[in-house]
Amino acid sequence: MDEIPDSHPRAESLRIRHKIIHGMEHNVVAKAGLIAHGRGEAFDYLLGEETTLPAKKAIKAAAAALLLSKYPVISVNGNSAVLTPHEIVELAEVSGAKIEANIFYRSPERLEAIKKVLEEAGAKEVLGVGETANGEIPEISSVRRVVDTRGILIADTVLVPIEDGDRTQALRKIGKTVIAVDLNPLSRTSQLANITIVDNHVRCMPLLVEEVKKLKNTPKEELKKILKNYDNKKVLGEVLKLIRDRLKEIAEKGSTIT
Ligand code: PTJ
Repeated sequence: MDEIPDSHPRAESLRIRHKIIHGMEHNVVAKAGLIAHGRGEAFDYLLGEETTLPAKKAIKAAAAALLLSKYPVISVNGNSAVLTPHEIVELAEVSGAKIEANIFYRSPERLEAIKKVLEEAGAKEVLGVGETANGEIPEISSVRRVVDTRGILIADTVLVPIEDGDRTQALRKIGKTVIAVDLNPLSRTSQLANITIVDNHVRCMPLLVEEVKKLKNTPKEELKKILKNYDNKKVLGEVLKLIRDRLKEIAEKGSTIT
């Protein structure tokens, strides 16, 4: 693939896009992952392509929830694996979470390819691949119901980045705390998760790692207070208001392009 010149006004966005394309060419990302990425890009435009204040509140709550969990699991799909493999590994290390590959377009080859990407980034254990991936969550209608008996099946908290929507409700139904990363504040996942980080996965993962490090030695009571004061509906409302105000300002002032 051609090198993207630094001078290109959208160089960073194109580099991220190329990671997704490269991932698809190597059977890590599903074909539909390209479409999902495009949908994410569109919402990122509306957000101004930056981590907003409501997203920062959600990141803090997510960090507290991970640290309070007895058995947190980071669920990894094709897109999240190619976008932030190192951050996934680091988040698992600092939060004590397990990493599990769990995909919508399921095939043994894709699961192996995702595992390889994560292992190359330093993961010592990737659940969801091979023999122990024989658990089932019947409440999930898609093949994502097949989970690892040492992972999502027994998790109390599941981080679900770039999610396809049918799973969050099912996971919540069986009592799991769901943390979503989704640029679309209107998606089923965003609306149904306990904590929704409306931010680009690429931007939010390093921030989440830092927040977990920062809160790691905070007393449990303090962490519980952070969660008690967090209101996901309110935070999603703040995101929508932010988009509304931003669009209003642009509409009144004209183009944002400098
Ligand atoms: O790897 P698989 O087989 O599990 O398939 C994964 C995809 C992504 C194809 C599957 O989960 C899917 O079809 O997802 P959806 O229904 O398109 O939903 C993905 C959501 O993630 C959408 O709401 C997008 O706006 C959002 N999204 C896309 N890219 C990003 C993102 N959110 C945060 N960061 C991103 N980089």
